[in-house]
Amino acid sequence: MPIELPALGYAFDALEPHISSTTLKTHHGKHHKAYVEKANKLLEGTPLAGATLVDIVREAAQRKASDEKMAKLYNNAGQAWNHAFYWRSLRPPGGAKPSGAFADAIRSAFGSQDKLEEQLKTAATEQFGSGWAWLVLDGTTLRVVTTGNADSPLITSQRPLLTLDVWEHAYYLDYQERRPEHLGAAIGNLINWDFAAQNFAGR
Ligand code: MN3
Repeated sequence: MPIELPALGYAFDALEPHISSTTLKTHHGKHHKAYVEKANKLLEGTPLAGATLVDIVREAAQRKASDEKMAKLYNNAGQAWNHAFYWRSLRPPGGAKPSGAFADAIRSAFGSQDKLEEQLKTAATEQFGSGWAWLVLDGTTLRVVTTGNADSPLITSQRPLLTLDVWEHAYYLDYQERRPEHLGAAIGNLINWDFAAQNFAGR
């Protein structure tokens, strides 16, 4: 089965005023769609066609150093997975912050929810060039990490809980070069902490 472009779980204008519907339509309908289409094209006629997206990313990661087509597949399949995960990491403003065991783990790793949000913002702001900022479960500890370009924790032993896209296309239409302003708005208002908590619990 080819890789699919998943529908957003909310309306294109649901993240306003923090992320505009123009940005979401372009980001989902053009950027994410293009990664999905290119990955499917590269998969045609290969033994990986029909594998799950996660397996495609992991397999291509192992073969990309010696195979140019696998390098292209890795980048496009990686971006297809990263974006699907990113849409689920966001939700309309007004949702709940973490509670229960997840909130306890956050306090134990970062000191407080505010400190986690600060650390996410700093890491995402300081990621040089295009990439992603992640909250991951590393063994039994929560950690904030960043990756460049199409990379993700999928190729590590860390379990991704949520991600933020820091490619310019994620914010340039709304904030131009002001990445920290975009991140402050997104982290403060749009993170789907329920999704992160489900991932934390391994569900
Ligand atoms: Mn993007």
